[in-house]
Amino acid sequence: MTTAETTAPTTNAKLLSFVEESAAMLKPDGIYWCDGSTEEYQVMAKAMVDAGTAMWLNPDKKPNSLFVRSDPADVARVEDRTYICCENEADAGPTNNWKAPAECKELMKGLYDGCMAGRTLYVIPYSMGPVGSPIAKIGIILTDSPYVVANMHIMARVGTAVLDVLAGSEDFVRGIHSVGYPLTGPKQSDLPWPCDAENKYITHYPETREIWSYGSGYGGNALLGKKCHALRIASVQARDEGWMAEHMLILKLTSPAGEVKYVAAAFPSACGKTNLAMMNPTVEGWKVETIGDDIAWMKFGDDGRLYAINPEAGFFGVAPGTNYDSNPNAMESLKSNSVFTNCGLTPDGDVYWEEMDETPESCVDWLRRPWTPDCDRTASHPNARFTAPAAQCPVIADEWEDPAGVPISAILFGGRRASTQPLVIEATDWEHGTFLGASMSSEKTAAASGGLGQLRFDPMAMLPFCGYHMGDYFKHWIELGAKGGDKMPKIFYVNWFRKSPEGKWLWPGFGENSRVLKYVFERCEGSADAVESPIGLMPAEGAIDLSGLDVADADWAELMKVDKGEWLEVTKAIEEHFAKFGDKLPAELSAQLDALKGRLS
Ligand code: GTP
Ligand code: SPV
Ligand code: MN
Repeated sequence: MTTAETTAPTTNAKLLSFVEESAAMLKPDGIYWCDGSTEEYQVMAKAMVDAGTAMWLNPDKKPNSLFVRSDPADVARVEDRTYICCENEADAGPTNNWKAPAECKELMKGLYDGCMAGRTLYVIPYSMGPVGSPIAKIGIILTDSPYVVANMHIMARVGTAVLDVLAGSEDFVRGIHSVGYPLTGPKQSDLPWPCDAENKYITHYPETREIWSYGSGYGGNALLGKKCHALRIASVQARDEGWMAEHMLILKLTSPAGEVKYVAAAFPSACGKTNLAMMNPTVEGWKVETIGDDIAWMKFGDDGRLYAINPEAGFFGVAPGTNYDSNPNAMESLKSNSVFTNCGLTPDGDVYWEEMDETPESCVDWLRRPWTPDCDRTASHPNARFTAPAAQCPVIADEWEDPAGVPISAILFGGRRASTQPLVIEATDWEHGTFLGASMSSEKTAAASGGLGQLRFDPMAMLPFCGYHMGDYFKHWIELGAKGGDKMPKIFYVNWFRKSPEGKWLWPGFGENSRVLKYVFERCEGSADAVESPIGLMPAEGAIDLSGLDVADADWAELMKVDKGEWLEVTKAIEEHFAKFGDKLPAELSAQLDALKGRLS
């Protein structure tokens, strides 16, 4: 199938030559310029249904919603195939894969040559941030995947309105994406999920604001507006221009007295951002509303405070574990107009995933095999995802699209740590907070392929997403702190995932995390007490509201325990981690490490 060719709805010279030159290399059957309309969404859906990529779910269960299963070899981000291609290798730093831009482009051109044969090239103009707002950034994705077009419709603002704002400007990110499965030669007929699993490349050229992706159709590998643009490219722009592009949720917290504070939180992939961003607090009278669930762009306002916007328009959320108990607002958000990828399919044409409210007697699993609750495997892939419009979230904040952003009072860091890390600690100041973020570690999740459960350092949850040298990124944090002074947000470090020696969760998490949010709010306001510990400020006895919560005293003690011996081991690991950054490690951070060692001995 090819979608009817359309003529370019723009006279932008840079854009026209980008499309022309790329098409000469990609050799599609036709070029289609996306207008962003609902009719267009239906055309993409039909293309996917006709190709066997997708099917419509039962409209009585999930109206206007698509069910998609990927190739089993294309189910998550591929960090080992992700490259930052800046001119100097040193600028990519020790945490990124690097290739020289010219050399990498040669390699990519070899793969791209004729790779869209038999397919349509879709041109997607998109805006990260509300169209026309001064903080928004425009990008153009060229893709051969109707799945990418449909998902981009939900995740970003897409179409002709973006071209109107772009007009003749040269300021846009140029993205190319191909699934890498030309319909020529031996591959004459299409597959339900075409990809080139053995040859995936997700490559970034921060200096020329380009993204070239090949071989994968899944998530952050393919929806280039998200991680590739809004984090890897934007983090470089942010460094150059004095702002921050971060892997953070943004939430609005309202106290029973009606006072509002905004909190941002950086947790690694599949570590609880979506859940925290839209939780229903269990603490009486407190309210949480959502601004964003994955990415925050933060800039100084005229008043010297940091203001955050959510550049996205949808949620690309982890499906397994999502239910009316853990995250009712996500369940409400995905009731219609959504895309479900790698979930189970129930006999009545609805989706199923692990820990959903009701378990069906049978279903078809994400690998198209019959599944029953007693069979020894999961119905959904652990990184199965829903794509849902943010506007459908019942607790989306009124100001979620405010171009001015929202002033951030607190930043939370946190990861998945079965041991060592207490429920919550607080930094004594911005530099200490930067140290907490820089030395953050977490057990690997299914959001990226490989190494599940492995503990690794993931500074500020940006390890896979920082588009330049991580040492320079730390320096950027330190410099912004010096600029913002006492107007900078307070910094906390949380851990919802601590376990008992027997392996049971010590903290109920989800809505109960509101108890920690309340404490954070009260610390910002100055009405809750904290006490010093070697690793940071800890809540004073009674400062966290545990009323009505069934946590045994022994479990609470374990949850808050700071074991000096364990922490001395941690300092050795941090020392090794910091050593990777060589002379790019800001002196402030080595001083923080020395001070921590001093407090522990
Ligand atoms: P990305 O979209 O990959 O960036 O992930 P995320 O940070 O938004 O993670 P998400 O909120 O989707 O949570 C991922 C997994 O962690 C889900 O399976 C959740 O059920 C689980 N989870 C989230 N919050 C909690 C919590 O407070 N406690 C526990 N035990 N699990 C949680
Ligand atoms: C993540 O892995 O942090 C995600 C999912 O949010 S993806 O868009 O695939 O990167
Ligand atoms: Mn994420």
